[in-house]
Amino acid sequence: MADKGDKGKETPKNTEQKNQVTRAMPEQSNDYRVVVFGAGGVGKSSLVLRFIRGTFRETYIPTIEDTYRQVISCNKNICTLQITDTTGSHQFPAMQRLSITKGHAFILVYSVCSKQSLEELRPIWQNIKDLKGPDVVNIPVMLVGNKNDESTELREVTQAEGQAQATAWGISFMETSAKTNHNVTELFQELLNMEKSRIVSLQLDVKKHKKQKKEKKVKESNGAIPENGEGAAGAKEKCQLM
Ligand SMILES: Nc1nc2c(ncn2[C@@H]2O[C@H](COP(=O)(O)OP(=O)(O)OP(=O)(O)O)[C@@H](O)[C@H]2O)c(=O)[nH]1
Ligand SMILES: [Mg+2]
Repeated sequence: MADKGDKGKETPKNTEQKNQVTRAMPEQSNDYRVVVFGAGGVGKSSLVLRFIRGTFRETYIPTIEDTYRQVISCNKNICTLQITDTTGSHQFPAMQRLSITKGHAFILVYSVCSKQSLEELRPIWQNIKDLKGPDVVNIPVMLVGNKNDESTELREVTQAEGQAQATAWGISFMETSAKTNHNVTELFQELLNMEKSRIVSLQLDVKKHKKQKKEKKVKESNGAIPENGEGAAGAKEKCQLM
């Protein structure tokens, strides 16, 4: 579900005092906001569309900025995974700062066929570190080498080089292909698994989810507390795609 009208609601007030590190930390809310950054044409939109809709298109349509929402269930609560697909070309610095400030997790995408696209992530990673301050170590960030389906002749960045860059930055790493659907769900799942302040994870176990739904129905028909009541599972919440 693309929600292109959402951007107007954001106000840049929080970025004005960017020297105060605490200001850059987003509030805890029912939304879990993931921001996808990377140079033009590396496959940001393709990864998001593959994940949200299961589709892939060969034609290249540059993005201005799109926000997608996916309803996920967090055991006893429904929450929203909000994915911001940013532009790869000439993003306004204020827009980038706002996305970073509001983001709970980040995906930094380059194309394995372009060393330049990996280099272009450097200033973005620096901005994330500057705005998040020391708390950046607790924020899920994944470096992603996309287009790993491409032939070895076209490759400019080896898997080892990508991994080495991620290690140097202290973040996680994965190679993906939006085209062949390699590691796409795993990317989002891993990212949520890395969240430390609230324990969220994507579970794509449809059978289990159906079983939970069935059990809920039985409980409710027995007069038990509905699912949005206080849970017995304790602090750990597992989230799952609905
Ligand atoms: N071979 C291959 N091509 C891909 C892959 N992902 C994307 N592409 C192609 O790369 C081109 C750019 O993809 P987009 O997803 O639009 O790139 P983007 O990063 O969103 O670009 P901007 O919106 O301009 O920043 C398109 O022609 C896609 O078909 C992939 O995994 N493998
Ligand atoms: Mg795009």
